[in-house]
Amino acid sequence: MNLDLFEQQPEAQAVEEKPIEIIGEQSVVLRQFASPMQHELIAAIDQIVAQAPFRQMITPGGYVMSAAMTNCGSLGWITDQKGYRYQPLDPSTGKPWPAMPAVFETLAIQAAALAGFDHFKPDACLINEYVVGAKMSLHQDKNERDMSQPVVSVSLGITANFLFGGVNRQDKTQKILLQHGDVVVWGGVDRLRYHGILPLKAASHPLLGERRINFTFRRAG
Ligand code: MD3
Ligand code: FE
Repeated sequence: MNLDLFEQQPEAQAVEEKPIEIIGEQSVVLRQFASPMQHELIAAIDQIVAQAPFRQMITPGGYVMSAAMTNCGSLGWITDQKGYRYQPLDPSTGKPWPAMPAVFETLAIQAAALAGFDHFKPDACLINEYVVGAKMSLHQDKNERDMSQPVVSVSLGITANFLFGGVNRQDKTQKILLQHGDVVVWGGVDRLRYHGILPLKAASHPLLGERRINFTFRRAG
């Protein structure tokens, strides 16, 4: 057997290890983890939005959310005057949400596994679109059935300041810059921590213009 086999492949791709940033006991940032598939992700989003357009939803308190939203997967998150919930049909079209593209699911499962969450099988993907000035106030995500399942988030487009707080609203927050291609995984003891997005500053991204798109994978049902 030729033991030099592995040294004789100059064209072989070097395995590049990216550092994992720890932001909580069970939360990590995987910088640029989504960059290799950025074009496939954007094409998939375009297809989803053609079937289930972005829309600004209304909170139970009667406010129009500044981020526009849509979903893919078997369940989608919605809010209206009646409350927050997941449902299988898009209220704007009366049809099921578009299927979750394979490139989405694979990315979410791989990111979750890297963060220590094996067997993650998302059934919901909420897609948020922010224009300059749009924000998301500090909140908890607690409409999902099984809080032992993580949330995986992917950021594309212009940069945002993410606020990461504690399990009580008044706990101090840390500010984390999320850039195009960054993936974050939250789970375990961090799953119910308050979080939000500061108003987006004016900027332009070569692929998405003056917008940020964030999509989050969840096990909702
Ligand atoms: C931490 N979205 O859709 S992603 C949301 O950038 C949401 O659009 C923000 O908050 C955005 O609910 C932030 C980061 C995020 C998402 C879910 C979490 C952080 C989380 C759930 C638990 C803890
Ligand atoms: Fe959230």
